[in-house]
Amino acid sequence: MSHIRIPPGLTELLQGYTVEVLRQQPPDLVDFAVGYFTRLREARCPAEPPAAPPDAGAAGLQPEPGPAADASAGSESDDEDLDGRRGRGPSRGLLVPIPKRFDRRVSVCAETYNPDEEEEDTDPRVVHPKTDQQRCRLQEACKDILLFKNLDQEQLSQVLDAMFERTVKVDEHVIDQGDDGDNFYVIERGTYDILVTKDSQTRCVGQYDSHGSFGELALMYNTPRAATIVATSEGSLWGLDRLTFRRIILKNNAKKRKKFESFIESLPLLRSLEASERMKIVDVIGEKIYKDGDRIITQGEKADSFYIIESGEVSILIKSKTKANKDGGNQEVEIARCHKGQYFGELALVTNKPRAASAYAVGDVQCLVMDVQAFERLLGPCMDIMKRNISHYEEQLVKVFGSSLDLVDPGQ
Ligand code: 1OR
Ligand code: 1OR
Repeated sequence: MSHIRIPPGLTELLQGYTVEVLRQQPPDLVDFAVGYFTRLREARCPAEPPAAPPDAGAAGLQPEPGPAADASAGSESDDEDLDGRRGRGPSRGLLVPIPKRFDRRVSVCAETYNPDEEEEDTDPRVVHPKTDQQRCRLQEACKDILLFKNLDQEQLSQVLDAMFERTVKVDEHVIDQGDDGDNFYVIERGTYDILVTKDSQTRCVGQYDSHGSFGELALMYNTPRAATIVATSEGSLWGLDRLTFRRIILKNNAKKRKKFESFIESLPLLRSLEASERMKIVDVIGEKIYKDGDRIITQGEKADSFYIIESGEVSILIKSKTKANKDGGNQEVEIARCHKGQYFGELALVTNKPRAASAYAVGDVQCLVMDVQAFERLLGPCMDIMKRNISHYEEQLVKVFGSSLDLVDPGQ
């Protein structure tokens, strides 16, 4: 029986075509195919011969010069590719040309993007084809990523299309401080140390544990990497290339700045910050929406976010063992209400302890949410105000319960 060999790149080529068909729903598939594949050929690197050699792989479809051509875009594991390229995960995938705009090419080094310009989006899209299973895992990993919260459906789908999987081994450096930024990363699993070297001294300033994201700063501000990120377990990440990140996230950040600027300017907590520092907060916050009765924070849980109320009301409840509460501490008692412009969820981040109370939405609530790393990085100058308020909690508590309080153990 003769053996049928599938030429390298065929699967990715057809998947790329299929994705575009599904996205654009053209009336005539053959006409669309002619246009699609013609554009693909035209978008190819001019130096490349017209017909890719039999073993050229999917890289033959990738017109952009870049740090890492991913010949197996969408494969389950990128281990082999990564071993030789620390901190340089595959970043290109298939560049799918967009109709009417196929004659323009961008370089991965292009840094002229101005998010304020409302120009037509003319850049080729990066698409890393994925299996259904990969797509499910990716969606799960991205569902709480704050930087993605304000994207519209189309932007989010372009981001997810462009993301690629990267597995890492213990001690692998995903990012090295001082390097140029290549990718933004979302954590699917694994633990990672954040190391910062200053005056020849390296300190571990934080960790990521199984969720969150990193690597946005160098891409947002065109700065060298501000920290080193090292895997402390085996792990899996989803990368997003610099160009797609800047094209979509930066554009969206410009909108966020317009939308939240006056609200952020009005917050008493942030008054001690420079205007530019307040805008950096806007760049990394995400907006979350809650319905009446939703639990936003759970007492006793590990903390990873800080909240500012944009609209609505939040009730803070505590389970306590006090003389006034003799049932073993299982009943929740309201201890505070927070309103528009107020913040909550700072206590556990400041004290590095589990959440001291639970927080529930009262009616519809919108919050601006910041992750713990951004909280520590950006809210240092506001720490005095927060600590002063924290010192009032114990006083208030005595008033509320008429005695001092043992917080219920985490998990109880
Ligand atoms: P990046 O592109 O600069 C390193 O690459 C990434 O580490 C950075 O983006 C952030 O996503 C992430 N200071 C700077 N970068 C940090 C920090 C951080 N934490 C995480 N990253 N600080 C630690 C706060 C817990 C401040 C240290 C002084
Ligand atoms: P967190 O990270 O511990 C629960 O998550 C949040 O509720 C907490 O941060 C505060 O932001 C908020 N005591 C403790 N936490 C309070 C209190 C409070 N009020 C609001 N939070 N007390 C109420 C004082 C009016 C004292 C009673 C314990």
